[in-house]
Amino acid sequence: MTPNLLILGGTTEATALAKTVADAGLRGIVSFAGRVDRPVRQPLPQRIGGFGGVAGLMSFLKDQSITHVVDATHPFAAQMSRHAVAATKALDLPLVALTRPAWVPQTGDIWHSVADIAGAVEALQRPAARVMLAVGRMHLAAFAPNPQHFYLLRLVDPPKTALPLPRTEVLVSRGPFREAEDSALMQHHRIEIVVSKNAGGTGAYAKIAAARALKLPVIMIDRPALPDRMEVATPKAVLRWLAHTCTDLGV
Ligand code: 3Y8
Ligand code: NAP
Repeated sequence: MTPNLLILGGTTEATALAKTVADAGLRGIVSFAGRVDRPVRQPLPQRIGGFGGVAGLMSFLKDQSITHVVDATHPFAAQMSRHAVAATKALDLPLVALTRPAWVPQTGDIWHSVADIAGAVEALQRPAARVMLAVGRMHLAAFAPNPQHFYLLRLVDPPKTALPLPRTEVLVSRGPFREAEDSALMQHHRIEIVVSKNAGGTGAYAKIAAARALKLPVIMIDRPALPDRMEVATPKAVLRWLAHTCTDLGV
């Protein structure tokens, strides 16, 4: 049985893994939730849209004769990660997560760590300020209780509905981002506070490094708890895991 991977994608690391898998001549499919209009092109076949919960994912794994699952989703995509653990356990399929370590504060960082989005909203209960809210689109409504601030919003696609915040400037831009550009952006908009998820990796770090250089405070949102599963940090480690599990499977 030759390996046939399902890569749960949507991150820089998932795209790098898809290239490694394609270059190795292995079979695989990259999956996106369909959150944005045009996900970045992948060097493997791709599918877009939810599976329909754990049951839907199990049907997909069986119908497509998937032999291995790699969860390379963003650390905040906790529900997808939980479903991947449940479905692969039920079908006794090998699963590995391709993850990136959380960012840790460097000298000069002014971080106010909060547990979740609600914690970030609470931290913004203060007099009007100029806030760079770079947490995407899906949780903007949570920030409605603090309309007093000016918000610089960075979105992957132009908003399709009215924004839940009265004082905003929208920047339509997809990462990965660069420190110099984020620094210029923050100075141009006279940003006083940055709100960020602790995404880890390099694609979203530009604003953190820029905030440090500009001596701006960052409200840093900690990652949600993720289920126990095997984790590796690089695409090469995924290939080593694949080789190891294939010998286990006697193929
Ligand atoms: C659809 C698929 C690649 C992957 C690129 C990474 C880096 C650039 C930085 C800021 C932070 C944010 C957001 C962000 C980054 C990478 C990576 C990363 C943060 C794409 C992509 C999909 C998504 C979904 C999107 C969310 C949003 C989050 C924007 C592709 C471009 C804020 C997370 O409009 C929406 O509905 C957007 C939704 C989930 C979080 C949110 O709550 O809004 N990502 N981002 C995936 C799918 O459909 O399955 O086109 O590549 C992927 C990337 N976004 O291969 O180059 O690896 O993290 N994505 C955060 O970290 O806070 C932007 O602006 O500084
Ligand atoms: P989530 O809350 O963990 O998942 C919600 C539902 O979306 C899942 O139950 C599943 O629907 C569907 N889904 C999520 N990821 C999917 C994938 N890769 N392929 C197919 N269906 C998927 O996920 P999320 O936080 O909305 O993230 C969605 C996607 O954006 C993921 O691919 C993630 O890697 C990417 N992303 C997210 C963030 C972020 O900040 N959350 C940042 C960068 C990239 P069903 O139950 O119907 O199967």
